[in-house]
Amino acid sequence: MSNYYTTPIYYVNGEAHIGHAYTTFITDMLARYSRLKGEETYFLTGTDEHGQKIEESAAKAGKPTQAFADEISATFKNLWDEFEISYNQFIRTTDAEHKVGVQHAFKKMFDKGDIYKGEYEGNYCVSCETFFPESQLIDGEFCPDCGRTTNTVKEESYFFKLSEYEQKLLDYYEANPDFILPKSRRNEVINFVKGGLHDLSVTRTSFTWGVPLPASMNDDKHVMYVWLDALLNYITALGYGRDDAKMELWPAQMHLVGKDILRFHAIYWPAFLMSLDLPLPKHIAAHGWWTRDGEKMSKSKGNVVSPKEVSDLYGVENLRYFMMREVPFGQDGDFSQRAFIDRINSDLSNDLGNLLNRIIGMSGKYSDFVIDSVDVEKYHSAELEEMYATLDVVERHLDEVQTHRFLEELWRVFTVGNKAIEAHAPWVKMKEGKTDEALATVALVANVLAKASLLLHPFMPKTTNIIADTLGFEINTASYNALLKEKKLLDTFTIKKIGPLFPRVDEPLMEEAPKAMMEPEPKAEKKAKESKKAAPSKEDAAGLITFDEFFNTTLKIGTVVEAEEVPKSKKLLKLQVDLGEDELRQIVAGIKDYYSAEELVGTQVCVVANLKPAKLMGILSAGMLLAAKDEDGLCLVRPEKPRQVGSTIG
Ligand code: ME8
Repeated sequence: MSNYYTTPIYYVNGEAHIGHAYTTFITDMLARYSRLKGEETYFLTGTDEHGQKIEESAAKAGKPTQAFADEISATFKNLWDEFEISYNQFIRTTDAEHKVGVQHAFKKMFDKGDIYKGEYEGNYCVSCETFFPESQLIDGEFCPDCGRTTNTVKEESYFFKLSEYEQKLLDYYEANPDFILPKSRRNEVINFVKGGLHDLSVTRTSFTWGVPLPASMNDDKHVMYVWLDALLNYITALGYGRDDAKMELWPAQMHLVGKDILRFHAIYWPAFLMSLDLPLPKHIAAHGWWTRDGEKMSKSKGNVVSPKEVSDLYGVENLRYFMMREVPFGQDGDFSQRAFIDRINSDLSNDLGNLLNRIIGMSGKYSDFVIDSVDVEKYHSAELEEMYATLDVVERHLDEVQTHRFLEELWRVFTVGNKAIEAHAPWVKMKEGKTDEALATVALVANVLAKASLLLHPFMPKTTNIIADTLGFEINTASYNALLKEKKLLDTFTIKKIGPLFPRVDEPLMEEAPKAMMEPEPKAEKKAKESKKAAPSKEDAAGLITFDEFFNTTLKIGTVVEAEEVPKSKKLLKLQVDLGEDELRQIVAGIKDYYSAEELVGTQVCVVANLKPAKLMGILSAGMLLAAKDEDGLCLVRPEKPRQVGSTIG
């Protein structure tokens, strides 16, 4: 079985933005997942370089069209290389081999009687590279897809008999209910086809930047319509019309596209393939549209998110995770740095990164970094069962590209590990002399991390390779089979000590979108805030404080990063607390009777952050933890749910 995945080929009229990166990330993830399972996999991406739009963009840039296309195509390829996108082939529609294949297909359709010569009179949108009948235009002039002005065109043209494929297409959608994914988009396509298909103009004579007709047709006035040329890339890449050796990879497992070009892929492309007597791709999967802070991205607004800029600042794997986790496949998504930072801090740093750090710390202390799964089943059969209840079924979400569901459920596995540490408190077991039990919990968590990392690998390949290396194994088909399918546990290994995998991010790292896009603060609200500041305290005498007086104390959420006992002290622990500042805060707290140093690491606390530093037993303490004490003892006050470090309380 072979799995052939494709991205759209992107137009070379501008550099890649976050939307292009999203499609490419998903396709890369699917290809990597397929390879991980040991299936033969081929992944195609590339650039779409012909047509009036490119010709005009090159002219605007004052460059020869081919040189312009070369330049922009290289920016896409370089970006994907920098992102380590695992494509097998990068096709360009200006490649000579592609042209041969396109001409071959054209001739075949013509000889079959599916292409005929006529005259086109109608409207053309250069930006969408699409013809529209008068009836579909907005106000008789504007493109129904992008709203730009259309051009009136009257020229000789060859037509493809799309109308003849109407019923065949409807029958195909009916017989293959999962041809279009997500299924919610299926009706949209069916209704469009039911609305009636017009024959499609597939050549142009008013410009020259395109594939000429086959020489044997003796008609050099025409170049091919860019969408016919572009769609055929999926088979010319496999040698169609030249050397069919790679055509055994056809039909594609899945074409990944944005919803903007679903119609071309789910209607025109299947009709062309039927005409060429080729099987149809198994799935066309269309994702939604990304906006930035709720606004459509556009060059004129200056709010286009550059994937390169984001990845330089936040890391490409964090970006992959965010985009595939944040948005249900098929729905529109919004790129906001706040949401991105929350995902990094809460899912990656807290749930995953801390879990790894905790077992590195504990195994270092208890067993000289050696981790052995020998007692895991004995002490943790319930946790193993809970983990497999997710691992056994979670992969089904990838069949329909439901990346967010997949990741959401996969995170339940990390929760099993985090819960086990809390419930079994290995540091208590060690104190009680139950070393086997303590080590079994550490080993359980190592197995949780190993198994979940295998499935996370297609989403975050480099990061998960680091985790696997730390845990003494390699991610490949053999370990996928052994650890996930045969449910084996890790062999004994010595865990490697590494630093935090996901440093927390506290402030947006990228410049915000231009201010003009932000809603100005309503005047009424501003006034209310100002008057609140100035409000005098009538209740001074009663010992009540004002709002402002309360806020003289800065209370913040922090995460304990390190903790150790203060030598010779019965009560004190020395903590390093992350408060989202440049440096960690050192706080000395008298809580040793109630908490051990190990159990505090990775947990969140509430900190008085603007207390004058003081020395306790000669050690500087720059803050205080909030705690409550009664006759049963002392407990720390903590946020009910994890919060961003440095969040103010009040
Ligand atoms: O349409 N949100 O190329 P193109 C989500 N050459 N995805 C987005 C996006 C956004 N804001 N912007 C772009 C073409 N995309 C043709 C394709 S295929 C035979 C020919 C992604 O450069 C999304 O995948 O305009 C969309 O379908 C594609 O880029 C369009 O890229």
